[in-house]
Amino acid sequence: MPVTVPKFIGARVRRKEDPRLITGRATYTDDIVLPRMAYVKLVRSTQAHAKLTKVDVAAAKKMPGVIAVVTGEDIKDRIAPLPVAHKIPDLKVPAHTALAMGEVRHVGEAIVAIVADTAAQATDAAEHVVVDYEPLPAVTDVEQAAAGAPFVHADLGTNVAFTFPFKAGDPDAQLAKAPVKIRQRIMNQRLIPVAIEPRCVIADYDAGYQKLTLTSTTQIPHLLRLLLGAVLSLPEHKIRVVAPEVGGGFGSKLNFYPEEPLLAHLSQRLGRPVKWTETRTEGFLATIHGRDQLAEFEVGAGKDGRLLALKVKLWQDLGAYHQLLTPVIPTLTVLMLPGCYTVKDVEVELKGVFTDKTPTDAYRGAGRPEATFIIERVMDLIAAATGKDPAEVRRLNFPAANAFPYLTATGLAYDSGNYQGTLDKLLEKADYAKLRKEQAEQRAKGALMGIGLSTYVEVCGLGPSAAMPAGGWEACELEVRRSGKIVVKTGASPHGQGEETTFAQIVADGFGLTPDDVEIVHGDTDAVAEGIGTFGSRAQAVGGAALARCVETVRTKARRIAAHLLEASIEDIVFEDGRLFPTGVPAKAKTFMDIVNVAYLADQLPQEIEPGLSAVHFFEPTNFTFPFGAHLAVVDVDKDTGKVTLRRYVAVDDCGTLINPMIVEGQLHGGIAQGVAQALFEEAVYDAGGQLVTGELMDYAVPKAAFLPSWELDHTVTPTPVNVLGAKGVGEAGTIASGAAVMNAVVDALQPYGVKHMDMPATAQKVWRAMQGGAK
Ligand code: MCN
Repeated sequence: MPVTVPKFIGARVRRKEDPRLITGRATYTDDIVLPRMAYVKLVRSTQAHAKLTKVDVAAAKKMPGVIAVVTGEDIKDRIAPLPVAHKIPDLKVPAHTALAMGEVRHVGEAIVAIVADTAAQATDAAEHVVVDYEPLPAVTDVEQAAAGAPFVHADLGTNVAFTFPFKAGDPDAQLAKAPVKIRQRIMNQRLIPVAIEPRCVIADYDAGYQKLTLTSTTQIPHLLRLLLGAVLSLPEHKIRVVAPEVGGGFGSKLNFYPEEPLLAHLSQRLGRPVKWTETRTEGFLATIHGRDQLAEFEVGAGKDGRLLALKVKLWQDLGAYHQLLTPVIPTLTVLMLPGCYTVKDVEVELKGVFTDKTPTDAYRGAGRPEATFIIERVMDLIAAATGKDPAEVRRLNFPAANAFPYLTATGLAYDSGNYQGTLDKLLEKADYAKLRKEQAEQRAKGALMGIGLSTYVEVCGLGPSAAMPAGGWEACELEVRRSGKIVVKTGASPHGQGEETTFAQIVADGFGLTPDDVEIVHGDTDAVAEGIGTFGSRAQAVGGAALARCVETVRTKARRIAAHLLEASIEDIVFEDGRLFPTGVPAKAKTFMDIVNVAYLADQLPQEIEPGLSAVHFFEPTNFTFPFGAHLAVVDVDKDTGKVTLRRYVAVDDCGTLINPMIVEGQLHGGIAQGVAQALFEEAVYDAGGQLVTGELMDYAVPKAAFLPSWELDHTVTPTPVNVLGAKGVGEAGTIASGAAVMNAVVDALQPYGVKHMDMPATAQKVWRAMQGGAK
């Protein structure tokens, strides 16, 4: 970074966006009401798999206020099937239409769209649509689906959409000679992302300008613009996508949903703006789910605890269709399976399998919590089998701190790391030795106390374009206004992460301003020309790096102007704390405002310096970034009921340079809570017929704040060489690490019962059963 003395980078600056968010002055999509706006209600399938023998909309059409009733047949020539972004060879891609065509394949699939003058009229009319179903056999179990019929898409003749094999070294030979061999089956359960704000879409087609404005609760306005253009055959420059305030996404709004092109088409068709707002129960069925991955592994280890071979079979439940990134997510699991360990002999076989369930896709961590859960269970199973301490087994398998960049068995180059450093700091902070002593005392008294570790590394800061389906760069524009204040336009589209503050901190340091002097504009493709979006914990590492380039370019131009005014060479001009002067002569300083005035009045500028003061950059990273850390959970298990209480949670994370430690902690707070939620509470349950049993918040156990202790957080700083700021991502780190730490603690607590493994969530019932000998 070009800053000499950072004042705001690294400071706990309060979030600039929060006053409007917490005082009800922010505008979310559903707050927007347009003149002549009509409302859309979708009739969704009640069946998991069925032929549609009749879709009778006659009665609905006659209902008060109804403007239009539209079926799949009506739109089939106007909206192309939804695309999937991937680079998987031979991927089977069944047609995914915005409204079902003759057959439904999961409960919640949209069949009919009703447009009415009011939302209530649309809802009432939906009750009068008659859908006759001829039930077909549904498949909800991923192994059963992988084995053969019944098929979700009969024409494919298989439920396996792809296989993704990977092999490095000779794991069979290593296994054959390994003195310790362990097999385990792990189910990483299906989760439902529950962003506070459900999805909402408004489409407004202006027939005069032939321009579509689509307002949506999206994490990716620019990619959405691209995809809308593709499926609606509209030129991209005639599309504006706006993401106003977005109330959380956690990956579920990193997508292209049927409602987006559908509403665009309806607005075009009817010549009126239209709005659709998801209900919470609808969202449980119609917004993507996360995880749902089955693993079976076989590992070989030395008696000392060294991991020698890792063989893993994975079955990813894709649900009924590919959403935008559905098949890509489990490939991240494959890439990250070695975790932060030196194992070189690795074999993985991943199968992506269709079932009659809601599609799975990116949910906070997206493939990496699954990998971490497997490899961190492996470490504890090795520790149990060899009688070693889990911390020592991990330490033994870490690469040395001077071995970076570290090339992993799966071909990733970990940018920088010091895994011993975070583990050491964690063990000291938690007083691990004392905890183990206490555990021995508790066990002697018959109490069940467990201590669990998770030393994770994650891939984020996605990513170089070569590794991404639609570009891995990020774009930024920086404009110094005549007032001396700065407007930044970023293609990253934060939806809760706080970049309006952190990006302003970076700019403030560059020009001797305060964050309040800087406005960060995002989430509107007419205001920000290009971008990729906020996901994969990339906004800071990639978007922030594009911003740093803009800061550097504008600083250089300011120095050039100062050199001209001060009759010095540019190399000689220092730009410090908003003042520009020849080295060693601060008395001659020009202020940044002096330079801004000259840049815009332009009467003192020589011919070779253009007026104005702005920059545009596209940053293309050379690699991902790989944050890491060490987490520890302490649990107590009630012997009589199996209830698990998370007593303590201590974490030491390393995401390189911290732009704002308070925001980083905030990200870790939420992230850890989401991982703990998976470990102890949440599970999307389908019955054998394909009905979602946990279809509302009464049944799907999102934890309340009171269920969780205060986290004890700390960090180390190992900058990344991938960007000039040295910053890695942090938005998903907590979720990636915490599930494994908590489950390792639960299994550790149950050691007196001989329990070796337990799948998430560790509900009281499951734990109690395990104590009765129900699970080993
Ligand atoms: N940051 C920092 N120093 C670093 C790294 C990051 O100060 N070394 C700051 C950033 O400037 C930003 C925040 O931490 O304010 C998160 O940055 P980053 O790790 O780059 O993550 P993204 O902004 O790309 O956000 C995506 C990430 C993902 S993938 C999910 S899922 C997730 C998450 O962020 N969803 C969230 N955090 C969320 N937080 C909220 N409130 N809502 C969501 O939907």
